[in-house]
Amino acid sequence: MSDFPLSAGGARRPLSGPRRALAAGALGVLGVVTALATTLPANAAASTLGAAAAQSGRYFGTAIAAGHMNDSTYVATWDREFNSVTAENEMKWGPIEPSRNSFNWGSADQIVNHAVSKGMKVRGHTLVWHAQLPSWINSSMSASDLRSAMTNHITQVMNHYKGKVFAWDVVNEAFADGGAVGTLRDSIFTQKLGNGFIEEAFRAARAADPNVKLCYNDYNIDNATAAKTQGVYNMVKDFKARGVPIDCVGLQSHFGNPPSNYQQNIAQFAALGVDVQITELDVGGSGSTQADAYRRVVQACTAVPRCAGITVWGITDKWSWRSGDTPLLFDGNFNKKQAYTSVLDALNAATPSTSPSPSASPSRSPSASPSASPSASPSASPTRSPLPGGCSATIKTINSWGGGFQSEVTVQAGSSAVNGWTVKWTWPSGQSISSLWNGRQSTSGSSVTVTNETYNGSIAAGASTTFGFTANGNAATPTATCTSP
Ligand code: 9MR
Repeated sequence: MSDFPLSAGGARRPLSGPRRALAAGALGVLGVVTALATTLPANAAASTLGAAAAQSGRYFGTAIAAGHMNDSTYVATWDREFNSVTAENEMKWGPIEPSRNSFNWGSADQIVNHAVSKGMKVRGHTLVWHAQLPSWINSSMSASDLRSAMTNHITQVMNHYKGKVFAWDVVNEAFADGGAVGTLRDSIFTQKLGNGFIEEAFRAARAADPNVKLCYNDYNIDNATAAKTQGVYNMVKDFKARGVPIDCVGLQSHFGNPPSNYQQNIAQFAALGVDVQITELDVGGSGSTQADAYRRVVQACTAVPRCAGITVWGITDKWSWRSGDTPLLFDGNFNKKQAYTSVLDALNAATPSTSPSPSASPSRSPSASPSASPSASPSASPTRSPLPGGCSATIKTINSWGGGFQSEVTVQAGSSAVNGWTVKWTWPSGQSISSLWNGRQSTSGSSVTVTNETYNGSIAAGASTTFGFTANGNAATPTATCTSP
């Protein structure tokens, strides 16, 4: 697993969190407040946010808290105005997997089932984040234990919502505020797994579901030239160059004003071959100033074909995480604010979006520069000829539960380096693999064959690599054979 380039240099931004970003954003732009002069297209203007967004092939979503779903006005406003939803807290690691491999789906399912029954889209938020972790994830875990916990979490949660969630925030807020371009936030993930944890999470997510959009999501990456934005940009570029699966970037967009280069920022990410989603929009302020800031956000998104949709971080100011800033589109009594009208008008004036499905999107950007590959690239030397050499494989059970289990397979090179490997085994009693990562699987009856991915085929003499899978049935550790060409 290799890290993305962490180049030095770049402006330092002493930011420490979303709230700091708000202050910076509010100070940063004076803005010429222009009158709303949207040109409506020939077709009739839609009268709700979701319907207006849908005219250009986009969605307009909101964060929903299950705890408020007993409020009928809240649910009625959600149903009427929005065609996408993000669970505000219910899908986070702590709430959804409070004890290891024991999942509490109830609150998240409540939101998802309601959304599905209304034909709404669902954004999954979030699989790997340093905050709101369960207490069983702690510093006493070994790296391999944390890795298998992370992979299992990603796999189980994604499997549960397969076909219902269209995009996942696979990794949330991994970059540091301030520091050199590319600096990651210090977290249990960087401490135990290194910077490669982001790549590992995305690969596990793709293995779990090939048909869902995989997003990297963060705050303070709204300004095109900020160091934090550049770090994320470099990571996405590197992932595309090396074929690490990534389909979208989420700009949280908690601010008081969009930066003046916000549209340029959306466009620069889109040019890397990913969708951009505005994922947690809220804009502090009131009246025409707030309305104008909202309008500029919607116009920036709708000007870029691959800006696929917008989610606001709640419906009503009274239940916003920053309610003091009155940052949402409905006031505390669910009345539409001026900002609501400017958003609706801007959506109605939008030009169409283009957002290819994950499988249709190329895994490599044609313009990607191979020099973006990090020094730890697995194929060490292009001039090296394949060496003969044996390998061995050992299957270990990592986790098991009623009717299923998770295994890790270690592939070890013998006295010579290995360039490509194939591992085979036979299930003893009807087991079947449900998802496999870091390898390519082909199965015929009870016989399983797994070959290396492009990135883990080369193993130095005496070194090893691992792949993993989850399977149905009783945990088993059959003897596996390993061959290399
Ligand atoms: O809005 C969420 C709030 O209810 C939680 O208390 C908080 C916990 O960290 O998370 C809030 O949502 C955050 C989101 O998940 C990630 N980006 C920042 C959001 C606002 O803090």
